[in-house]
Amino acid sequence: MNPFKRNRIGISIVILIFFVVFSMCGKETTEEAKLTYAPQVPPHIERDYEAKVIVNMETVEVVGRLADGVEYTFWTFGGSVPGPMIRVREGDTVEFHLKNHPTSKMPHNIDLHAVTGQGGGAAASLTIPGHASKFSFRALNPGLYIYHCATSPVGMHIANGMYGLIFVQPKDDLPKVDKEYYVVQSEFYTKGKNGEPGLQAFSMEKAITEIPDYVVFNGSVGSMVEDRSITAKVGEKVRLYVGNGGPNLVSSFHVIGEIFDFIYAEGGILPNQKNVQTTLIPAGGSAIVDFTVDVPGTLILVDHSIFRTFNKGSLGMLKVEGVANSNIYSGKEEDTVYLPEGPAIQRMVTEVKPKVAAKTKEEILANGERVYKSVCSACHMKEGQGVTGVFPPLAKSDYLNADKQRAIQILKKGLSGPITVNGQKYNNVMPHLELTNEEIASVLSYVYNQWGNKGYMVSEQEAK
Ligand code: HEC
Ligand SMILES: [Cu+2]
Repeated sequence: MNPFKRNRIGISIVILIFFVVFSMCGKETTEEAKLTYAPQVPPHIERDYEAKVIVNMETVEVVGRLADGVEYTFWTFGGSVPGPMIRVREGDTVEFHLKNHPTSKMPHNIDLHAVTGQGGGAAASLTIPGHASKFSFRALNPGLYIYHCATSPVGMHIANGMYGLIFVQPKDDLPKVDKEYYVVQSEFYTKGKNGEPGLQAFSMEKAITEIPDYVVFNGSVGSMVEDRSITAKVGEKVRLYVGNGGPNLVSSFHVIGEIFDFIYAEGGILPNQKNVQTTLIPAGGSAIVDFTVDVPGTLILVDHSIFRTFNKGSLGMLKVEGVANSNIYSGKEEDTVYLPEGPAIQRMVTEVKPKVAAKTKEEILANGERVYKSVCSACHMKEGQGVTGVFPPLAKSDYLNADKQRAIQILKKGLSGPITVNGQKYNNVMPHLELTNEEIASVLSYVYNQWGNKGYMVSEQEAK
């Protein structure tokens, strides 16, 4: 073999290796961020090196559901409230593309609290309808950050729904968990009162005085309840990424029936407290909470400023399935009657004024449903099924269906003493509820027209 030729091959190989190594050093990997809609969290980033991450986000103004029967013109990132969740890794370079849909009436931009730089990107991303902007930033600080629109009037853009979360995953990763969810609290200020039906306009006056009609998780009343609940199995570790879009209120975030094993307060990455019941989340801030679910049941996510929860909407559910463990939680073991004021029927003052003077059968039943849900369901349960031995059922109740006049009298005066309903004995007290004749007529009509009952209507006249 020609030694000179051999040498040439050797040199070529060295040059080739040098070239390959050199080109690898200079070139960073580029990927597109996978954005997710609440309550989903983008997948964990597995790579252990920095990359260039492209985020494509669109602002669009859409009419959507704020509560049952209530609509609102939301200004959004990605067509939803909150906007999509973004996940990048500490040290990544984020190339942000913001497109403003041509149908928008407003210019929009984005201020990401994860940005080190002027306005969090606001001016660099200001985009008029039908245009697109691009800017880049280096994700220097790991943590969980709010992003929001910061176009003037800033408060109004936020109040209309323009916020979401970006998680900058730390190089020293957080401990692994089994389930991750994305939850953002925020308030809405509408011209009409809470529950007033139809398309509701934004109320600047209420926003300035900070008295919202709705306080919600993930953009609407009931976004995370019943079949839309988030879920976990007994034994799983759950992590919630919680943000507060505001625009005004501070959240006292609490999960009824659980204790946070760890919290990363204010969205930092230090697990800085153990065994926390309620964590404070400032407007324009966040928190990460970790807990293991040990027993089955429905955990309730709330803002523990509790009237917001039961009267304005900040209520979500986490359904936990699995085998019960009576060593941890027994469930109800006994129910006995406790009557500190003696057996005399107690008075319970209620105030549920029907919205409109009921006329048609439909309106009467709708009013009845409202009365039922706010007064009766606490004892007789949501589907009228009652609680065996304590609160008799109204669904298919032989006692109720046998005598309309007697049922009216029960609602007018209350009821105590032994009765038998569907073969089961009850000896308890139903308080006098102080309902108006109209409420008695509508709620009884509703009950008679539900759950396989006889379908009677009760008139206000009969309830006199
Ligand atoms: C605080 C709990 C409570 C509330 C609220 C309540 N009830 Fe009752 N109700 C009872 C109890 C307890 C009895 C059984 C009393 C007894 O044992 O004598 C009863 C009995 C009845 C009965 C007769 C038994 C049957 O099952 O048919 C009717 C009808 C009834 N309630 C309707 C209503 C309606 C309608 C409302 C709402 C407007 C209402 N109740 C609200 C506790 C309640
Ligand atoms: Cu905006």
